[in-house]
Amino acid sequence: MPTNLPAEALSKWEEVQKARTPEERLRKLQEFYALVPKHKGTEKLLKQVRRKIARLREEVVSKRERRRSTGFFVEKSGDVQIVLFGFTNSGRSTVLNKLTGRKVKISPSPFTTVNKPETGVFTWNGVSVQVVEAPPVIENLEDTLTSRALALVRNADSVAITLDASSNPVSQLLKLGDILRKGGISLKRPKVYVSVEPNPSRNGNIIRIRGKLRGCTLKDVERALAELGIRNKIVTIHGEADLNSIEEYVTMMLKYKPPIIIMTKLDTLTHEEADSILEKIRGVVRDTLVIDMRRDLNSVKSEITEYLMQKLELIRVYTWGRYEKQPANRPIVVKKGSTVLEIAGRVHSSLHENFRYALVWRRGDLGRRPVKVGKGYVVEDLDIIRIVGT
Ligand SMILES: Nc1nc2c(ncn2[C@@H]2O[C@H](COP(=O)(O)OP(=O)(O)OP(=O)(O)O)[C@@H](O)[C@H]2O)c(=O)[nH]1
Ligand SMILES: [Mg+2]
Repeated sequence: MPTNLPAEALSKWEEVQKARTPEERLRKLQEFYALVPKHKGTEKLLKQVRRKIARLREEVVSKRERRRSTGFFVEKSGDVQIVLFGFTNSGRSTVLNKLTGRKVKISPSPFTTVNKPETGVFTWNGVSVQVVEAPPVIENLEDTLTSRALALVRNADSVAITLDASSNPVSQLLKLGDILRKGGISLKRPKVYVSVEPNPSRNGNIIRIRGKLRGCTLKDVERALAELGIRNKIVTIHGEADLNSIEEYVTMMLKYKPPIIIMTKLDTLTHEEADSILEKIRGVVRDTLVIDMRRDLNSVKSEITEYLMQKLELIRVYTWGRYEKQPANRPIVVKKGSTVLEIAGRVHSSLHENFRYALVWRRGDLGRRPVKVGKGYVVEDLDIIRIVGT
């Protein structure tokens, strides 16, 4: 039982005790965690709370998984999934159709896409991007459509905020940012963040350090993740991270999703108005891709794909089977830092098990002799790889 805590935290603790559903308990517990001062004296308590959060979340997630069959969940297909998130009539269906060639219903009357999320896929330079149209957002967090839209974003790699340029897009952007934040989605990259994805080889956790570990070893991280119930995942740790900040990011609700801003209906404005609006929006979201839907589609697709590859730290590698005349046409898209052994696992589990060595043509240069490498070799964008098994 917590003692010596600020009044706010104590009263939140009472709310935790009173919570009736696991979802509510989880949310209250996360709020409680945020209210506890972080110092030596509270370290033990915080650690216990994190474990509790992890257990509760497992319970909530398995319940959600059972609910998936009811439709408001889009299984990821393709290399990257983005969700079109915006108010009704902002042009989400129009963008989906343009990008993916789908023929989803478009209408000037509001609330057209509400019954189920519409989806489509486009491919650019071998990378396939799945586009999901979320139901429209309503400025009330308790609203079902909004919470469904938020759930879709939480499950995606990136959020594509769709703004109608003809009706105060800056205010739309601020409101949507606020709704996303309250829904547990951060558009700004935190100092430390951790991405957790399924490990297709299912051989335990693979941990990658993209920044630096402070005051802890890889072994400590492995142990902590196991205690938090993380299994068979690829865990990538970004930033200068100590054990607390890693555990905190994994347990807390706020998750980072790199945003894209999509501007529709700029064609209904004069060129001067459109330019001034684009400039204002860029001023609000620095370092974020702003898409002008008046531009030609290939530039739009290329900009989106390149941006996602960079923000999500993805690279493309081409495999070349021993008995094939040439390398595969389509790349395998993996996180930066992946090893040839992980690539082997993606191709086939037997290649993973029987791995002997790999030949790598760096950056796709077939003019040079390939290098012979072992399983821990880290691949780079555009590498061509032949895996040799026993
Ligand atoms: N001029 C112009 N009209 C657009 C643009 N994008 C969308 N529209 C129009 O805006 C209206 C709404 O477009 P939709 O694509 O249906 O919008 P939505 O966000 O999917 O709307 P709901 O699913 O109903 O919430 C339609 O009449 C579209 O033709 C655009 O870039 N320029
Ligand atoms: Mg629609």
